[in-house]
Amino acid sequence: MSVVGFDFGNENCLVAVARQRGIDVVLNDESNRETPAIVCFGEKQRFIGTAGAASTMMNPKNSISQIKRLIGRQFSDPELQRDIKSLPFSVTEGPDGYPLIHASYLGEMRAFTPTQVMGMMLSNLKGIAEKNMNAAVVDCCIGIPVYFTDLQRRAVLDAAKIAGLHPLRLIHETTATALAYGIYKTDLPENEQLNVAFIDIGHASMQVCIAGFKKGQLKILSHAFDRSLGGRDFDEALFHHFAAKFKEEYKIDVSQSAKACLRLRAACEKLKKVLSANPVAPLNIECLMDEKDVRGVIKREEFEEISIPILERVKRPLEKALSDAGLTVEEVHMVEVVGSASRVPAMIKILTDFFGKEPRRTMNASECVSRGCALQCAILSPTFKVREFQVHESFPFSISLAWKGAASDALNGGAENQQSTIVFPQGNPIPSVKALTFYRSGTFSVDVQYADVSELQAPPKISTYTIGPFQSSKGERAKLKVKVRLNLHGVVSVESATLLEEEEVEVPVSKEQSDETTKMDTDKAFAEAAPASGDSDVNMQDAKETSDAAGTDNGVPESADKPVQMETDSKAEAPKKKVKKTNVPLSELVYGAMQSVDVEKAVEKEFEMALQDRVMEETKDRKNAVESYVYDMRNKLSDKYQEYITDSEREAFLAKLQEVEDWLYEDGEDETKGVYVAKLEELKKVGGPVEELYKESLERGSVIDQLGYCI
Ligand code: ATP
Ligand code: K
Ligand code: MG
Repeated sequence: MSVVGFDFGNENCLVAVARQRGIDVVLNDESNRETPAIVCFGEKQRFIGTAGAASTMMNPKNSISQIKRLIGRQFSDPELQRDIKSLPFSVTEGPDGYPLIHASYLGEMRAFTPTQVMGMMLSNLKGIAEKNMNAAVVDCCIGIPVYFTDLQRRAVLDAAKIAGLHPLRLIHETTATALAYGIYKTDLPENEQLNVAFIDIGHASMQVCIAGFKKGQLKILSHAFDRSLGGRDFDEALFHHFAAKFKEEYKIDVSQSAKACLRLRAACEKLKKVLSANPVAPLNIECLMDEKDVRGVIKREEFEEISIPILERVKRPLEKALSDAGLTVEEVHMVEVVGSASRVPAMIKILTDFFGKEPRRTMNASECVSRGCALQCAILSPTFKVREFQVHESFPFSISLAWKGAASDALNGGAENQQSTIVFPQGNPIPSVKALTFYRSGTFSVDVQYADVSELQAPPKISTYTIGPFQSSKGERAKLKVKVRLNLHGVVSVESATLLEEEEVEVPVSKEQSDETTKMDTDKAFAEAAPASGDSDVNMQDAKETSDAAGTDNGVPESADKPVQMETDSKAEAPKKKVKKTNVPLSELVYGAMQSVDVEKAVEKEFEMALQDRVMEETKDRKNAVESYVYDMRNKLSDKYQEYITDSEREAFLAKLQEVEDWLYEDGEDETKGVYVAKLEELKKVGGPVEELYKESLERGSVIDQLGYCI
């Protein structure tokens, strides 16, 4: 079983693995800890991660980045519309209203969903982990922004599935950071609570969480965020600044050239980083456009001035986090900043002013999310022993259930008799299960929706569940218990519906019965404690569930077609009533989510593409092998192999090598793996015997040496 954590960033991804001695962030093929979140589609294969980033400048239209911004969002989402304006690749609206990404792959235009592209990235990250651990990786934890909607969370789960991963948990990035911070802290107080604010400023967004720590546990007190405030906004401000400048000074309009835009943006990002450590920074780009070289320079103060609109927005999430946590700034004992965009000095200034204390950088700003994810995975994994540490997570949104009133109410309320109740209020612990009791005479449906979409920019409706058919034996309105689950990933679903039929049973009054009566009363109390607003057909209670902590649940409702169960309501020997429980069928419709058949198809497609990549990599490998054989043999023939081959044979072999080299650059440039393998064999047939002779002589030589030494 693998214990792996993935930080899937807008810009950079990190992979951390748990080993007996601790958590390690692992290196990718290029020996980097950070892997760019880029998939570049090519004529023959895909280039993912670092290789993808290297291809971006050459092939911008087919280099897909910022996948995290696109996933699980409607095409009409204004934020998505703004985002795609600065992307060099084509994004259009798909028939379902969600974005489609277009790229030329294997010589033809292909469309991919953001979920598919994320699957490609995750599959690459999985490969990095596998190479490092030398074992298959399936179980993992993946970090997600706290502001991810239900649909976005489901999309990440689908992407993971496409990549062949099984996330034990999607964990909020800031919570992962808090976990990575707290679990190693040996001085946590037993009784009082240590309150720490974590601020993550990433490439595209800012997240804040305030966590309360005690010995052996952390409790998330609040989450806040700005979904569109991150490092790239500074790049953008610099970009506009210099684009305007160059228009004036050099009479070039970079907006007219995708390549020039890309190059100027990249240069601005570099410039921003230089400004984090220096008071002034230059910007020089050769041949940016119209064969013109451009030069510029900017001071940090000037940079901060053009960044005011960005910096002004930093305070709002801080204020919200504080007020939702119910704390004053004095009660926040420490402030920790992470995320690479937190290196901008003006950011730190604002944080310092706000909290009245200097933020710290206890953790590695780029690695902490992946480390926290690996830790969470280790905690959830049965194969790993981790120091006892509990994570009490808090859900960032309010989720309500909505339904139409029962038929009899409809007489009064008519068709608009729409009712709703909040099932999981903002701040609800994750995971959690609630049970609602409905009184209904026939099939009905309930909607799961956001109680407040003002901060979300998502359609309010998440899903609709149709519950039924069922038959009440008494012919009147039946009592149904509907269970709603907020699972470990923060995904909400209606999990089951049960028809409850009470059957009176005559029983003698006995001592054991007093307990039982209490229980019935509780039940009754619920039935009577219906909300006053006319929806007396529904009650809600926390479901006492042991499976809550199981952790591996992915929130898929269990199949509802179990046989009818007979169950008594209690373990008491003489029950007064029996309750017959029958599972009621349930059908689920999640708006915008991938159908499971489509996920299966995507898994197959990914498999094909990965195979193609592998074949191409192997082909390149075999081609390189031919090339290096040519060079190596040529050198050796005029050096150590010289005496083991006749002059005429050497001349012929050298000519043959030259011929193969020419072939590699001409007809043989683009051959299949088998052709290169055969070509190498052909050369080895000539070179092999020479090599043998040489080796034999070496062995003879070494025997003589040894003898000489003995004497
Ligand atoms: P997100 O958290 O939004 O998903 P991410 O995790 O990929 O994105 P990070 O890797 O934390 O983001 O941060 C990347 C951002 O940090 C980029 O915008 C990058 O330009 C910026 N950045 C990196 N180093 C510096 C620096 N020295 N000074 C200023 N900004 C920097
Ligand atoms: K990251
Ligand atoms: Mg990040």
